[in-house]
Amino acid sequence: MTDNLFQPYALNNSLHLANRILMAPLTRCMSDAELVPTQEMADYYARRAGAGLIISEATIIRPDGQGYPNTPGLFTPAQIIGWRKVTDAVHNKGGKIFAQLWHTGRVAHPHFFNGQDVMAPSAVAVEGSVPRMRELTYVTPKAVTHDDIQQLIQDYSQAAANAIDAGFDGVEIHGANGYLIDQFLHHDSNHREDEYGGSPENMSRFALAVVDAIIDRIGHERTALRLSPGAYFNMAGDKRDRAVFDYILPQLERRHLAFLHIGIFDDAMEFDYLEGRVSDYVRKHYQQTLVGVGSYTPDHASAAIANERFDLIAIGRPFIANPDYVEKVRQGKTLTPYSDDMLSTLF
Ligand code: FNR
Ligand code: 8K6
Repeated sequence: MTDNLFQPYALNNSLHLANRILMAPLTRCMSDAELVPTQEMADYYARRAGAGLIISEATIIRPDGQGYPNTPGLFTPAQIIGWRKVTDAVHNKGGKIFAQLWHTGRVAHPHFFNGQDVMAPSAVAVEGSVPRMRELTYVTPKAVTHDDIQQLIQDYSQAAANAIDAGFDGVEIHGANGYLIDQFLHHDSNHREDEYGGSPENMSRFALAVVDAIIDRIGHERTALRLSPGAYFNMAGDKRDRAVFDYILPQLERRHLAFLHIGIFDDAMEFDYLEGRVSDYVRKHYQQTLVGVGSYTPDHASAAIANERFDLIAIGRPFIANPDYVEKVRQGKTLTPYSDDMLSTLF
């Protein structure tokens, strides 16, 4: 029984979702050379408009946020026009769509932006190289100055305003998966000794400043955030990180976001310093709308929602394999299994 997945859900007074299934943000590396979304991308998203809400693939807020080839942007007029095609196509099919706003921080590669500096909280490199471009090894970033931080906050809020111009229903700030905002929230990547590092309050300051700047620009009803309290990607965990998330979650509750979304690939993973699963940890500290994710089947998602472990489910890889995921689940049809080969085309 998965009936509860098909209940409507009000995120707030202005945003009503037709069901509780979100399409998770999924990087596809298919925008054109100017990082403009294409007609194929508009068609791809429109085929998935049955989701209660689509969250777009991560979209860079400025050139030095780029860490992978052909990831779309939201900082040029052409990119805004390209996204407008996508949002119109989704809306014409009765769907809703948020833009995921991204800066990869130390996971950026200067190959994509003329060799300029890579920006991060501290000059601590991430190990490894760019997926599918293994010749590009990650470099030691520049620790951002206070001026850099002010500019980044401004660029996030401008990208949020651009998202609204492009017709998005709101934005999800990408604060997860080891990228820039997450880099401030973990000790592995944040070694600062100024007001952006050292204590939970200081380590949360950049994330909250971005959230507040975007809320000022587009309103709390249209602002959401993704966080990864459990470090699992581009990041090493540290038991001191727990205090940072203990601090930021109640701070976020005061902001009345559209929702908070967990960033994880498999929600069965347990973290010692969180005393279990990330979703259970967040639920204890955050009472408002929570989006679960991470290797869920429809049955498991339905049970988790029934048990109030979270309110909405985001589905990633199965949505790549099944554009009609929502209809198939509703009708009890068999789902096509996901495989990595599917990433080479926008089916
Ligand atoms: C992802 N994920 C991801 N997360 C994110 O916040 N922004 C992104 O752009 C991407 N891109 C992305 C690409 C691909 C190919 C995969 C497989 C995953 C993570 C994704 O949103 C989700 O959290 C995970 O895929 C776990 O959910 P599923 O796939 O188990 O339902
Ligand atoms: C050209 C490559 C595009 C990369 C997109 C970035 C999104 C990340 C998806 C890669 C999957 C990595 C899985 C890591 C999970 C760790 C679980 C312990």
